[in-house]
Amino acid sequence: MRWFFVLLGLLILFAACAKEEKPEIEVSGAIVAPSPMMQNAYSVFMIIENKGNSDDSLIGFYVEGINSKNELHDVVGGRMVKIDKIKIPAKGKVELKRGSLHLMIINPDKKITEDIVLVLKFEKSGEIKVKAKYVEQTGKMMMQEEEVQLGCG
Ligand SMILES: [Cu+2]
Repeated sequence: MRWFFVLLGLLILFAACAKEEKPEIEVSGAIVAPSPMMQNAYSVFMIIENKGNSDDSLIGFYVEGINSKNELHDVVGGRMVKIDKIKIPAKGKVELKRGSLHLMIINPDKKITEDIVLVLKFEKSGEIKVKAKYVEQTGKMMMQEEEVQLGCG
C-alpha cells in the first residue's frame, strides 16, 4: 500500500511538471538603421518568435554601452506612436518591420555606425541579448519604395 502512495505522489509531481506553461522566445534578423524621419534616432527591426506554450510580452530594451531614450513604437495611420508592450503570443511570431511595430533608439550619447548589442526585456522570459546588424538604409532592402509609409520608423 505504501508503494501505491509513493507512486501516486510521483505521478502527481510528473503531471504538474508536464503542465508547466512558459514562453520560449527566439529572436532573428535583428537590424538597426538610422531613422529617415527622426533626427538622431535609429529604428530597430527583427522577428520575435515564441515557441513556448505561454504568451509573453516585450516590455522594454536598452543598448549595451550606449545611453539613449528607448521606446517601443507602432505605426497608426502613418504616424509613430509609443506603446507599452509588444505581445508575443504562444506558438506565435511577431515581425518588427518598417511601417509597423519597431523599436526606437532616440538621442543616443554616441552615433551608431556599427552592429550593436540589444538587451530585450520580456515580461516572463526576462532579459534576452540580441545582436543587431547595422544597415545604412532598410527601405530598398526590405520592401519597395511605394510601400514604405512615410512617417514611420
Ligand atoms: Cu518609431
